[in-house]
Amino acid sequence: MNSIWVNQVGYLPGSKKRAILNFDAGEFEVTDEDGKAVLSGHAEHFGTDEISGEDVYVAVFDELQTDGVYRVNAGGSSSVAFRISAGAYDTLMKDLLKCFYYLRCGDALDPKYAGEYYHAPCHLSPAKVFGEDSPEVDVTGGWHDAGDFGRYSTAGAVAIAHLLYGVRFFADLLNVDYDIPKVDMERGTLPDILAEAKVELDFLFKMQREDGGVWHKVTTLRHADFIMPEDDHDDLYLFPVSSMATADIAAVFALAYTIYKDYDAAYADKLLEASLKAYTWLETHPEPLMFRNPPGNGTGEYSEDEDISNRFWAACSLHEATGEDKYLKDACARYKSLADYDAHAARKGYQGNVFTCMGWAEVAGLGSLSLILKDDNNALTDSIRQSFISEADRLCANARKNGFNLCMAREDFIWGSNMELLKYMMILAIAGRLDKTDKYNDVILSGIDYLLGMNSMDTSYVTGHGEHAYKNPHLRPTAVDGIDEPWPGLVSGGPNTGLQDARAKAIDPDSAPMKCYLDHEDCYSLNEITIYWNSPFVFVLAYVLYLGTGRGNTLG
Ligand code: G3I
Ligand code: 9MR
Ligand code: ZN
Repeated sequence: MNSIWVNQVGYLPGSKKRAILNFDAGEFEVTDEDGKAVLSGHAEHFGTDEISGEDVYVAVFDELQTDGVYRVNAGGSSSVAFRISAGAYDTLMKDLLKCFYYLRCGDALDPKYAGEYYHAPCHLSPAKVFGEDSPEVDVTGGWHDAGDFGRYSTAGAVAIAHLLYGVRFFADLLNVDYDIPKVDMERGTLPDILAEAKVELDFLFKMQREDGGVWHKVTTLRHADFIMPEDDHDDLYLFPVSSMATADIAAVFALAYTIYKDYDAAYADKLLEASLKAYTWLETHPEPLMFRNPPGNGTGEYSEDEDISNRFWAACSLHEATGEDKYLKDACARYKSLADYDAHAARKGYQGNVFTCMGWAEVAGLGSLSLILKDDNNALTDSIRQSFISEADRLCANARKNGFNLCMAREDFIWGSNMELLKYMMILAIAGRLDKTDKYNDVILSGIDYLLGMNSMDTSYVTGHGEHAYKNPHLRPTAVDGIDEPWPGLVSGGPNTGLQDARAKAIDPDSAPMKCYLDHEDCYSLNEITIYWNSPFVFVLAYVLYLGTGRGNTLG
């Protein structure tokens, strides 16, 4: 089929604008809402690339900068309609953020803000400590992780981190109002993004044991059926403390301290105290305490290969928060161990440089963000800065290998590939800031184009954004709430060559990576949503809107 793929939401006036064609049309035309041609050009042949498997042609229409709604037309085919406007992504930002509100667990939703997506209070019963005969614990609150109702400490910490580092790097995020309940603190009302992050922080306080260790997760024994959260009455269990969870909490609380101290001294102190308590636990437990699901437990595992990156993040974050040399010394030691581990690791769970990884497992890159914010003049920070620049250059080289200008390679199309991309876009954003250059912006924006429809699935991977936005996320409430459309702003996991669920196995395993996708609610390995797939998009979009070239702002 002849297709023309565009960013279905739209383009910023000053940005590079591409449409990708999978046929040789020669000339193309951009028409406005009245069907009037406003620009024409020649679509250049790129060739066939490994990730899309298509022989593609690239139509560039950069000169078109006038606000409006347009289509790209060629050879008798037309793209969907899209906008060109400085405000093209404003609603997207609000919707990405509001998802965290809809995912709240406990009794924190209000029909006034949740509207038809309101769900009744859920998961309010106290949790048993798995394998122990100890008193039950109140761990209500926080966000559901994803399509399931689990709440996982490491995943939660990383999602908050993307949001809060976003705030640290791009303070304009504090001005995004998106209709959630206001929270008053000692020195005034919290900006919405901080009010939302506080929901998860408050939950994570409860995940910390008296001795400072942090339970890895709280879930039922098995995933619930497709039911509303309030109908899930299975017993909740707290699963064993892990050193990853404890380190991530030490790190994210120290980060949160640096932000919330401007709003409420007592709350900030509480954050720092909990962070230090977790850090002390780590010091008294120098051996990794890894996590594996115990027999009989089938909810998310979030297992990791090592805990060094987590301990590195904790040390960097506490160094940035307190300025104490002790933590810098620890960070240096962890840096060395992780570099060492990395050089010898048999299984490498990520592509590229480990000190730029900002996922739910490999978190050293988050530690790096703390060092970059601290901006010290030392060998460690210099080396970290260099890692971001060289990683950004590797990513740009990737982008040149396909017609979509996409910084991904075949190996990146794993479960949650859209997050692999978003993490890469975060790296490019940081590299751009460090080098005070806008040379990475085009690849960042192409990532946004890809996520919003410029891909060979002709699909926007954000609900409610784009004419062909996916509609059937693997998300329990959406599957059973009787409402036609899911709420807007949910980022899909995206194509995954692993095809790791029963329904996905119907896809031809030889399909090109970009095509290993199906918009079906059964497909948890292709089409689930998670808090940490939305959070990096907030970070990246903040870069684009507040520091990128889109609004004429300067890089700083
Ligand atoms: O690290 C390997 C890499 O070495 C290998 O080349 C590549 C190709 O197979 O796979 C990489 O591992 C992947 C791993 O994620 C690391 O990203 C696995 O294949 C993949 O199966 C694994 O997927 C994770 C999935 O849980 C299954 O464990 C997802 O990242 C993770 O987001 C997802 O998390 C679930 C929670 O458990 C429960 N809640 C929903 C959530 C989202 O689906
Ligand atoms: O809904 C679950 C999803 O959140 C997880 O990512 C996925 C993998 O752990 O598991 C899903 O639950 C399925 C379960 O593992 C097996 N039975 C069917 C469940 C729903 O499709
Ligand atoms: Zn709940």
